[in-house]
Amino acid sequence: YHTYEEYNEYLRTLVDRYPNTVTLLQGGTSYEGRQILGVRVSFSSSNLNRGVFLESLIHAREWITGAVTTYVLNELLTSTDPAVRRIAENHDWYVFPVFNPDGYVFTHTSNRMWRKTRVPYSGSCFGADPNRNWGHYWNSGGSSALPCSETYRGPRAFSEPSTRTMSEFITSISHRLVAYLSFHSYSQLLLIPYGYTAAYLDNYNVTYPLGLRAAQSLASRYGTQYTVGNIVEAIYVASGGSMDWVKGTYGTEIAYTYELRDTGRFGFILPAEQIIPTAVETLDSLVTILQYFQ
Ligand code: 0X9
Ligand code: ZN
Repeated sequence: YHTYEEYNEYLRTLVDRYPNTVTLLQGGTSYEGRQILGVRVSFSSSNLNRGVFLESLIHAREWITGAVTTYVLNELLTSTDPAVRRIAENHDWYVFPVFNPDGYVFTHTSNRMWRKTRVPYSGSCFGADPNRNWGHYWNSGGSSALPCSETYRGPRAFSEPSTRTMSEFITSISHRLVAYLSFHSYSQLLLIPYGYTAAYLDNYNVTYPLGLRAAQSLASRYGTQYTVGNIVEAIYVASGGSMDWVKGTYGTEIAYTYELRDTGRFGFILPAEQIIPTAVETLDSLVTILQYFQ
């Protein structure tokens, strides 16, 4: 598993290696002043392909998520598999491996199980939950008012510099996005919005069967079983999530949240031997999801 600096270093090398295809983007800045870096991968000279956004490590301890999105990024650039080439070249990709850099650095230096941001709050507690802090039905269930809670929603929507600045960046490209994929761990779930209400979206009859097919492709690799469902039905009410905000504000056609491996044996501390298999099976599912646009 790589550090924050190594992720940034890797993104920079991609720009050197693929100057016509990869553009470095600073999507935002964290409370402690760290850059939230990402890349755009575009094989079209006009950058007018339909955009796909990959978000990971919004929860700091979910280390597998950044490894998976970075693996996918590398495959988009280097794979010779025709199905991967097709999704790579038919879309413009926005990949941001480390959404919560302060928290992620903290999991390396101080507390491997840190989840939240590192903004100081009252009661000597730190951090709001960056997946309860976004402004679509913020504070509408499944978040806490207490700064010491793991699901503290923050004093107001977008109180956290990382979520506020990333939301501004997403707004700037929102007219191009057709898919927003948010990566969490663990539980092996493929989740459909919203987190604040049990009501189905009007394209649920598209996204549920598509999600089932994606889970089938994922399982066909190594047998890893995923459950597909609406967030509230599959897990719990959780308002203020990033995907809810993107979907609710911009109507982005395809939006899923992954909960990657495993189902609890190792939980957040997924052994490194499982990184590549998790990434490979996840890419299989992405190929299936993006066939929707073919
Ligand atoms: O609770 C969460 O934020 C996610 N689960 S986790 O165990 N990784 O913390 C689920 C997020 C569901 N998505 C939205 N509520 N939008
Ligand atoms: Zn999470």
